[in-house]
Amino acid sequence: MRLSDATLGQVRAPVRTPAYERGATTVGVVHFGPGAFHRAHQAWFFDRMLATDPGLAICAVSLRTPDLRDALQPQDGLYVLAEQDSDPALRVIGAIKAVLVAAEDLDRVFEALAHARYVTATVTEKGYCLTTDGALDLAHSDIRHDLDNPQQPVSVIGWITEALRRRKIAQGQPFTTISCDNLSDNGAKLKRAVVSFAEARGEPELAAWIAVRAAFPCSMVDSITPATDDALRAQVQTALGLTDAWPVQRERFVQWVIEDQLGAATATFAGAGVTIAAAVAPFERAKLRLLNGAHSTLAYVGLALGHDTVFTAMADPQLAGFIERLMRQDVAPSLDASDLDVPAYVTDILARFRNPAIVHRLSQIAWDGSQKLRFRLLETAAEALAAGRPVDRLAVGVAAWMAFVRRQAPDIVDPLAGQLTSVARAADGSAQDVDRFLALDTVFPSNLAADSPFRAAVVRAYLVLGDDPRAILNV
Ligand code: CS2
Repeated sequence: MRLSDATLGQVRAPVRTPAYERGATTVGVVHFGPGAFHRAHQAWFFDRMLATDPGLAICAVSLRTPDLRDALQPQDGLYVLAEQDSDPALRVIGAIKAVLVAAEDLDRVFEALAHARYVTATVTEKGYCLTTDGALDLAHSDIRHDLDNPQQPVSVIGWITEALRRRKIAQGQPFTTISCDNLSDNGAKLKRAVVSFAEARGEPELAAWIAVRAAFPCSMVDSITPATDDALRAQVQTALGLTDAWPVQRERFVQWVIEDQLGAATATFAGAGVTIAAAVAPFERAKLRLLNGAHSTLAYVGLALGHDTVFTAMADPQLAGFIERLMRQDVAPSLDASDLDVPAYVTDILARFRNPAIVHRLSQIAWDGSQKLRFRLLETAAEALAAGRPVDRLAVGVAAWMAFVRRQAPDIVDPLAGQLTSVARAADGSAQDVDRFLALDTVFPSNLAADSPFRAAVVRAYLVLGDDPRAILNV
């Protein structure tokens, strides 16, 4: 039997069920990109908010693939979230009222956007279609498509712009858009992209209205969310006695910091555990550079050393020692210590990486490296160079990504897979490989690629990795 509204009553303690009347809730949030992270993170927060504000249920919109809709529609949007810890806790999340596929359901998505109070997005770094300067990439194929077909968008930028255009005409009130992706200054970048897109559409008045009226608060999101696997499906089936086609899991720790631009619902968000902050940048920088920077380095170096998960990689004392030095000696100096107790934050992150209840595959973190490096390691390296600090350890993750691409090609999960495969095909393990990678101007900002101390550090690390990967841990 399948989990659904009809069977929800059969779910027994200790599995928790929604603490509100689901039938009385209405959609107030449209979410783009309802992958596992959204369902384990923001949907859990909205589930808590629904107890005080029944108008904050979610209409989840997959931009392309029907998989999630097909899994959750027979379940009335219900699914299980497992918090994996020494004492796992399972709960049924009821916040998602509808799952739509944008490409198939244009009218229903626009209808939901016509009434939404909030639009949230987890479309990953690549979904923002930005250049390395953080501006909208007008040459991106999705953006070009949306400029030619503004009523049938495929990008989140095209969707938000057209929805705001319709709101301006119909009611003169925008919704608030919250980016929940791991990009520095995510809200500001999204707003700039949407305004640029409106301008490129030849709608200067709309662009000005969005610039002045629409809020795009920055947000920092954090919770380690391993992909769904068979072990999770079995755990859920045993606990519920019901089948859930697509449960999700995460660690117990969960954090959402949003810039103070939420309007009337601020107290509702805060009541559900969201941190409302005047400035999100300090939280965002610390998290992206320390947690995600360490994650990516751990993934590329760990895979080169034959490790499989974050837990096993952290059980390698030499690798764990390297990661800790990277965090404390190379990343921490780029953060403002007045905003945060950085040493304590590092200690907490390292403990989270060592959680034995979390099976987080390094290969999952390694995906989309071309999009992630900038926010996780390259911005930190550029600042370190400007401040005269060494970049040797920061360069290790970058070089290990290059070595990873070379080993993996052509099986690379990355929006630049084609280009990366060409670079990998020409690679011979020499310093020239590094130059070919650094020439990818959608990955490396030109000033960093041309910086000779940075290039030298990446070359050194790349050559050591090709020779004896373990020796890199002495850096
Ligand atoms: C990870 C993140 O997959 C990845 O690239 O670094 O998803 C990480 O687990 C989250 O950002 C933690 O909040």
